[in-house]
Amino acid sequence: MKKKIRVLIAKPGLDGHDRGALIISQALRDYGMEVIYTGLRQTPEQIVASAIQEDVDAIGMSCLSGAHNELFPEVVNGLKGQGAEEIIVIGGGVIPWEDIPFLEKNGVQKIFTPGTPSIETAKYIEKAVYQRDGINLDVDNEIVKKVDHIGIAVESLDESLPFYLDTLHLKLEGIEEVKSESVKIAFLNAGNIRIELLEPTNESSSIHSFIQKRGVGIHHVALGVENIEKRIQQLKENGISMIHDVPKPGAGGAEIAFMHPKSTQGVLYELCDKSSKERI
Ligand code: B12
Repeated sequence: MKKKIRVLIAKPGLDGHDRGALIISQALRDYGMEVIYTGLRQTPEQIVASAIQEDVDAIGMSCLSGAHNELFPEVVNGLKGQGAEEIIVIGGGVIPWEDIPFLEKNGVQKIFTPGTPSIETAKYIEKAVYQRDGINLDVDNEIVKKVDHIGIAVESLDESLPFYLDTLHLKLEGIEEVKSESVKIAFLNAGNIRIELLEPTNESSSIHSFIQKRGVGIHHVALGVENIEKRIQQLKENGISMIHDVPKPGAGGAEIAFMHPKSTQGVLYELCDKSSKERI
């Protein structure tokens, strides 16, 4: 049976911005967690005391006043002082990016900023609590395992390969033609990731159109994933528009799908799943 996770949503500080705290409280309840909301204007001492009294798994603090760098670590230290450091502490609100490393170094496990889908906060807490308790639950939300390769559009493999092989001394792993995409690909081993040189074999190739519009150069970044159908689904649920809703065969026996650059800050990202091949 799944453990019922208990979370204290706390609103430290003197400001009255409670919408984020209320929204997160409701989202965690909808996900099936027990949520206790402290209400506004709680001191770090009050938050620590409530967390221990309510025997919660995690504290989620919401702060939009700018006082997060003082208030969040005070709660972490208060928990330590009471021997309750197993309680997971996370935070959210209007928190500048540059403050996040400081907070994470000071015991706040994760910060969620405006725009984070609430479901992601729930999944994060669930995973953190189960990991802490050593419970092996299949909470398989991780999308990117690694950068698998970088795709580079070239006019001609013959002209480009000497630079990669003779000047950069990369190792050529193989050359493959993917007829369905009208492209010829050279795979180069560059340590932990690969470089793929993509040469169009005719004018119907999307690589040909890319070179016409933008010239030769970086075409896409491929993210290594497992369980590609599930990743596509996850991304779509988070508002990402996919060029391919269903995976298609790619080079080297991989299953691939591209995300639309309009929803990925202008970068063409490929999901690349080689796990079924590796299992054979
Ligand atoms: C709405 C608002 C108000 C409303 C608050 C209504 C209410 N009951 O909440 C009112 C009009 C009352 C208000 C007043 C003030 N405000 Co105001 N307000 C905002 C505004 C425009 C939006 C905040 C909001 O509700 N967003 C929607 C919610 C849902 O988003 P959120 O809280 O960020 O939550 C999301 C994430 O951050 C995260 N999250 C949040 N908390 C948590 C917690 C956990 C555990 C997790 C996992 C995730 C999480 O998940 C949520 C969903 O994605 C922001 C600007 C902004 N763009 O954020 C300014 C802002 C917060 N306000 C600001 C200020 C200065 C004030 C005033 C001091 C202005 C004044 N001089 O009077 C007063 C203070 C009044 C008081 N008594 O506290 C500043 C704060 C500056 C700072 N941090 O240094 C901001 C940033 C505006 C700005 N750019 O200057 N405000």
